[in-house]
Amino acid sequence: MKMKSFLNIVLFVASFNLWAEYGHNLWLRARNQGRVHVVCAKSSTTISIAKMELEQGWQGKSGASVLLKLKSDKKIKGDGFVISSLEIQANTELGILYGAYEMLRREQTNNIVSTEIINPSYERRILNHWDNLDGSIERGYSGKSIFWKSGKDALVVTQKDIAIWKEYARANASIGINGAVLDNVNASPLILTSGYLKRVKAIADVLRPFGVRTYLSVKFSSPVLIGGIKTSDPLNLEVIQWWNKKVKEIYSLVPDFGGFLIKANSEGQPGPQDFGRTHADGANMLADALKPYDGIVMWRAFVYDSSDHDRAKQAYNEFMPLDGQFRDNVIIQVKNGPIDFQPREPFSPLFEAMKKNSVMPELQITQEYLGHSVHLVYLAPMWEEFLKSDTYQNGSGSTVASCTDGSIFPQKYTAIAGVANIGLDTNWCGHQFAQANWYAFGRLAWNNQLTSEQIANEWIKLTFSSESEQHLNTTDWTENFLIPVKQMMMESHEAAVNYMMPLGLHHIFAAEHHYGPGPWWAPKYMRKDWTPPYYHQADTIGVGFNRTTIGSDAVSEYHEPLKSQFNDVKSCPERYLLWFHHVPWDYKLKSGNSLWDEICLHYDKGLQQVRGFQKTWDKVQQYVDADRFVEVQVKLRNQSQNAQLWKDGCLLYFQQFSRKPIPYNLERPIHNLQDVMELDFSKTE
Ligand code: GCV
Repeated sequence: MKMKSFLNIVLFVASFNLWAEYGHNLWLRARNQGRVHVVCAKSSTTISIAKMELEQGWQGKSGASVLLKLKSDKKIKGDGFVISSLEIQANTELGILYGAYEMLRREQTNNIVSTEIINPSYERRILNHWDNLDGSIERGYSGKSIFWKSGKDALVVTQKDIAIWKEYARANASIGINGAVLDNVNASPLILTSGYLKRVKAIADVLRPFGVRTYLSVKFSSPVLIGGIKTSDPLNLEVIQWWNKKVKEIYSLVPDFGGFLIKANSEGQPGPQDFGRTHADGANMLADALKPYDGIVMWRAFVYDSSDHDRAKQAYNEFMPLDGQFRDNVIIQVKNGPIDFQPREPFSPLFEAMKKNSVMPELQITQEYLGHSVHLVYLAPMWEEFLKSDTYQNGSGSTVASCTDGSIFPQKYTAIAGVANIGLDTNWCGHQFAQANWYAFGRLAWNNQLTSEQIANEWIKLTFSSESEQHLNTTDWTENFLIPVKQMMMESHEAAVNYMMPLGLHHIFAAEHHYGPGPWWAPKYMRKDWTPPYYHQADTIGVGFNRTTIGSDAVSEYHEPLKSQFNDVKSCPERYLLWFHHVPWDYKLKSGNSLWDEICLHYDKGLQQVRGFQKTWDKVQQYVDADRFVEVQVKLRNQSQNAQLWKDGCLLYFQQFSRKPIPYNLERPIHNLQDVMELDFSKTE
């Protein structure tokens, strides 16, 4: 290896400690406790990173010798590896790197290293950045983009840029993420112009040794907007040639370019339907251009328009008939639920319905609908619930995980995406605990069978290790820090569902910012499916969206026995009740309570849970450094206030329809409905 790149790596690893206790070091805080001798017959930048990581983070027996062995083995798939206490074997250099991180993770979390083959669940494990070229981030709550900036130096690559891209790539590699879409799905055509492509090349060069491939979101109308062609019709020869040429140019700069992500004919974005063509026509044209280079197209199924009676049905209606018509290097990227990253949704029926073309899940790591960077909400339990949902695609046990990772139907490519929550904030994610969501996405993308609890356990040990080095392993630290903090994390998603949208309520957010409550928001000029009353349908009889066979019939998009189960109010799981049914206020639930009382109990419980988190956190002060402790403490106070607004706003608003008292054993609202509504309007004007 050249001396210069060796020194770069040394400086890069040494620089981590400068950020000390502000959370910048993420889950990569451990420092070596003893010497280790790492041997590998091959040398390359990636292998040097693996060696350096083992040397810097070694926690095993001092003086040990670790062998990194590149040797082909059919049992090892893709980026996988075989690990044993002092050896890592892989087919590829990246497999060695992932094995090194696994070895360190196991040492640092006291998980004995036994000989094991570890293969990834998905071949492509990708972060989608909704970063705009001016440096702002759509639904980003942690500062500006790490990739893009505005101003006259927007395209100048600085040492600071390179340093942050390296740290970013390292963090991703440590949890197995191997792809990054660098720009927003609401794409600017400028990304495909030569100045921006040069910057893409610079980023790709930094990410490559860490195994992170670069992808781009592109605008379908680019041939017109930057190519000077009169149309973007995917069947037009000039358009096809334009894309072919553009793809060739990209690969000449970035030889391992991953491919395109496209949002087409959705929320005002252009697409093939503008020319009377189908999604398949559009996707295939791009897929053909990428095919010679092993590139893929991730075509999003997030589509809906205002004319449809039920937005939850539209992606299925548009894509299901096209199953089998996409090229094999197209993957349909489907949000976990049928609407839009709500605090809780049933899985999208497309995961079961598409059998001939590959489908990849899109999760949202950034907390657009889950309290931004203010609320402590650990998302892995929600993702676990989703991945383990049984679709019945191929009989019982056909979980979403197995429908998408190739275990049911053979797929040329398998992939999973998460919308990133990363920005230039010192702690990367805005909230110290939001780092756990980045971590959890990577770990689940690597192994979709992990439990959210296992992941929380790992993350806490790795993230709070340095100040607790002397405590880690002690009963005191486990009982008084690890267990209560883990319990708080594990409860946090259900708490948010309780104080925001319990029992299947959905999309009753304040307009635009999607932070606080807004079930009342319905200006006359606004299209109906962008207003909360469209979703909650409250009236004096009851509340909830009727998606049964006598309603919008969305239930029929699910495989039996789910269709019948969701269709019957008695068998519908209560967590989805108001998603599928319009239920009378007096209807008795399994608890024996009326629907109205149960709604009140859930809102109140959510608020009480957050109050409980405050107590938990205050009690662990002695185990956390002062900066991170205070930061989280203040955020929990804000979360508590916001949960109170949710409870008061929603209960007082729905009470106008239910005309029933809030159960007398519950704490009374402390806000007036008018004030909560005015607060919402003042933020959205
Ligand atoms: C990138 C939701 C969000 C939009 C986002 C869109 C999408 O509607 O509010 O900000 O746009 O989803 O996923 O395309």
